[in-house]
Amino acid sequence: MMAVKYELIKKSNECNARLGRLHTPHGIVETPIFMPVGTKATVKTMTPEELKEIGAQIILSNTYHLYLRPGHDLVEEAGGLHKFMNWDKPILTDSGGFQVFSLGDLRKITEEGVEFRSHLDGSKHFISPEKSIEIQNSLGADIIMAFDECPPYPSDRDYVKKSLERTTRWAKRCKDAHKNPETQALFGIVQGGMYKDLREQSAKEIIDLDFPGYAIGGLSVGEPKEIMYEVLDYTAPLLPEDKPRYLMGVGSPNYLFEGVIRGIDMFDCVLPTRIARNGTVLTSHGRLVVRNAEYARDFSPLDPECDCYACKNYTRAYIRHLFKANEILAARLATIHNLYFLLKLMENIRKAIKEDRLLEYREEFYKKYGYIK
Ligand code: PRF
Ligand code: ZN
Repeated sequence: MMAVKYELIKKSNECNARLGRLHTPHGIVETPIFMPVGTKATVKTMTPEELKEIGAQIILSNTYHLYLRPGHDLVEEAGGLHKFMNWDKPILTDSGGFQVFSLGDLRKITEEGVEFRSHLDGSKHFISPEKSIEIQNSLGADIIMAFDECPPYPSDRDYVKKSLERTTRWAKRCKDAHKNPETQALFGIVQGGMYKDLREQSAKEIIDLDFPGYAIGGLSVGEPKEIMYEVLDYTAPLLPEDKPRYLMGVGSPNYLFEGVIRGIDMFDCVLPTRIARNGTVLTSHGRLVVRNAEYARDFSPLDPECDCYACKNYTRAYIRHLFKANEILAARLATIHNLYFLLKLMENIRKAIKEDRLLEYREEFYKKYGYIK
């Protein structure tokens, strides 16, 4: 038995969008889906009850952070990540590769793995594909990710080719090290930078290893959006139709639309929660910096068209005041709103796929939001 099964419900008649269901040990996830990020076993400012209330179906957490603090052995002793953080719905953990590569000078990559210094106390550590899987097996998420290398943008062809080939060898080692395939699904990650033939090579090699799901990594790393769309245009169709497809680290509204239209089922991003804490909210008319002076006497909700708890009960003026006064409730209300906004957007997208009007819905959304295509 496999831990996770993807049920394809409908293919769009107007684009490559798919409607599906992901069956996991902790319940069913309707796809396409956005996964809120809870890096350190908490979606910042939100209780699990509040997350459920706004419609979160699955959340993401990070191997790297939990390994350093509080330690995966401690989480295992607590009964696993679900029990430790009191979240009984599906969880996906990222492998730590991407987070370690973000450390810059603090790390060294070899065939064996990655040596790095902790961003917390400077202590030395080593994560190999086997170690990443050992940590993720202890954490116990429903979906775990292969340990990959995400090359920076731009990178030359030669480097990207060597890197993706190592990512394939690491993916094989991850598969061999994985102890609980019946309760945790290990997803493979396609790399290959912005090079068509290298994406094709990576997709072939990773698919040959036969994973229950596939991610596209190495995108949204600073490349222009047209390039990301082009890479998705030729990479998504390479992935098997009967498995879920996850676009890693992507979550702005236009990227969600463009990913879904190209056949992506899963997304995650720190954007909504991070900008919320800085006083920026997503609205149907675009981003709004509620911190700004222009909202000091604005007694309307963050987004008059939104039905979230923050919009139903508080004004821009009040939330701006909370931000200016450094009150914790500010970050909470803005986070509730931003996550609700993206989760509602995904719900609307699923409905539009069902009714074959996704392209029309995109046009309408972009026009109002102020996106120029
Ligand atoms: N690999 C992993 N995690 C990721 C990425 C990746 O390439 C990205 C790239 N956008 C975000 N998170 N393992
Ligand atoms: Zn709202």
